[in-house]
Amino acid sequence: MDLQTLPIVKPGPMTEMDRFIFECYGYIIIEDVLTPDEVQETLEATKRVHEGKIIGKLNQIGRSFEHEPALEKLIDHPAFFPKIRALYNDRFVLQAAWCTVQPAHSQSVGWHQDGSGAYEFRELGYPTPLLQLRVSFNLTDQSEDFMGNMMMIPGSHKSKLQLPREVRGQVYASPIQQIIRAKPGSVLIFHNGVYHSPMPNNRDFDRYNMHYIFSPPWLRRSDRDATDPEFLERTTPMRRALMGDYERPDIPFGGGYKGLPFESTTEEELIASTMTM
Ligand SMILES: O=C(O)CCC(=O)C(=O)O
Repeated sequence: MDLQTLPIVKPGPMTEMDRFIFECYGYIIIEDVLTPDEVQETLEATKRVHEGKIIGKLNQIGRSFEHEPALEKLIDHPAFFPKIRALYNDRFVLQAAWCTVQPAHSQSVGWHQDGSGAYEFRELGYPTPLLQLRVSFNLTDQSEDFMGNMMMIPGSHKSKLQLPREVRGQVYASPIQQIIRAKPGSVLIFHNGVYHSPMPNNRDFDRYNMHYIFSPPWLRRSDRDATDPEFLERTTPMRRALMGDYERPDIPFGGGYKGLPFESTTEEELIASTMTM
C-alpha cells in the first residue's frame, strides 16, 4: 500500500492554501519548474563544478553560482521566489548555495534537521524558528525509489521530540516519512526543522541537486565569508542585495542592511531598515 500524498503546489505567488500546506508539512513541491533544456544546461554546470572532485559519498560545493551563470540564474527564479518573499516577509538573503552530488551506487542516509551543531536551532524556541529555507532543484531523475531522492518527515518541524537516534541511519526510519519522487526540473522547498535524508542512489548515474538556502539577513553565511567582488559588480541589483554583503559588516544587527530592491519597497521602509540597532 502506498498512500503518500506529496504537497504539490503551483509555481508563483504563495497562495493561502500553499501557506497552509507549508505550515502543516514544513515543505512544498513545485513540478516542471525547468524545461528539459534548462535542466540540461544546469546539470552540465553542476557536473563542471564537481569535475575531478567526486568522492564516494554525498559531496557539496558552495558558491558555485559565482562562476556558473546557469546556477546564478536560478537564485531568484519566479516559480519559487514569491513564496520565499511571502514566508520571510521580504527580508532575507541567500545564506548558502550547495551544489550536491550523490554518486552512482552510493548512500549517505542520515536523518537530520538543518541548522548548526554549534547551537541547534531547536534550542532557540518552540516551534523551531524558520532560519534556513531550502530550495532544492532536482537535476536528475528521482521519480522512482533509490535514485538519491530526498526523504522527508512531514510536520516534524513542529515536533517537540527528536527522531529517535537509533533510526537516523535507516532508510525506512518512520512509517510517516515520505519519499520525494520527482522528475528533473522540479523544486522542493523546506523548513530547516523538517527531518530529512537522502535516499541511497542505486542507479548507474550520479544524482545532482542544487540547493539554495535563504535566511534572515543576519545569519552568518555558510558557503562563503564574503561574496566575490567581481560577481557583485556584474550581477543584477536583486542578486547583489540577496548576497547579504553589508556595507558595515562589523555591525550586522544595526545599520547597513538596505532591504531587497522590490518595487513595492518604500523609501520609509528603506530608512527604517537602516535605523534599528
Ligand atoms: O542533497 C541532498 O541529498 C541533501 C543534502 C542535505 O540533506 C543537507 O545538506 O542538509
